[in-house]
Amino acid sequence: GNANGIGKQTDYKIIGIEPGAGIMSQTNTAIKDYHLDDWQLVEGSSAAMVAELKKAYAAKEPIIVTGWSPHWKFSSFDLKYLDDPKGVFGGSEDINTLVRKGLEQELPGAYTILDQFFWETGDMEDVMVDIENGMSAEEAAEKWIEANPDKVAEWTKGAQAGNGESINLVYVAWDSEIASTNVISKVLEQQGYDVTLNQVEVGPMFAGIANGSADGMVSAWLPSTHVEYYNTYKEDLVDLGPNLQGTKNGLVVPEYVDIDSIEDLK
Ligand code: PBE
Repeated sequence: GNANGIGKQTDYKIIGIEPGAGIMSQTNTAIKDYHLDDWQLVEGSSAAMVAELKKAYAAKEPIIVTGWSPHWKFSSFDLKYLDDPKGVFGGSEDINTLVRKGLEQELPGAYTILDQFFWETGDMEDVMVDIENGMSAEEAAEKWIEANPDKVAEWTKGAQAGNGESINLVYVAWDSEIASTNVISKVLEQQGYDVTLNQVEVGPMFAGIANGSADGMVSAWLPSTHVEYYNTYKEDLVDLGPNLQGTKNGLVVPEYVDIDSIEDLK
């Protein structure tokens, strides 16, 4: 039947991303819970996953990837999430801002801006689409800021301006987080802070905030995706709550792939 078809056609491979990503452990759980014994989750990177998706899509070949929203790929390609009746990928989630202990006392203005940072899926996608279309992340962030002065004014409201103080933000090279981190970084710069961005792996991102070597991050997908990292470090960081609501994770295929549910992979 179908199942045999899609498995054979894709060599029983699900194209994954960086090994530490929450969506990778969710996919491994899905392989167990749905008894997808023949299937293999391929580790790689977000960029490599997108390259595979582009290639398969251009050739109209079947492919299964680990996918998430917000992401520009849904505006560039006709894609669908496979149904997840067991709920392995969690439901709709938030992305939270986390900062190190002591930041509020040491850099109250920057803390206030990070605390007030909040936007919508469509905002993040605007930035992601510009980057995908060839703009640098910095340019795309500046463009979004110029086009959205009211939102930026809400984030900076009541925040003491900086005077060249250094602040460093950590992030992982997921397209969604490249967008958000660059936007908040530019806002902090425009408010007088000297911002450094450090691209790291997901474990070190959380550990950096907890041990104080990093000041802040805007990339914690909760309550499911990063639950293990969050539980490990939550006593040693300050959780400023959501900066975006309504994310989604799952297994994603092009519309032309003739299956609808993770159960169809069996
Ligand atoms: N993601 C994007 C990340 C969080 C942000 C879904 C790829 C993850 O799986 O950890």
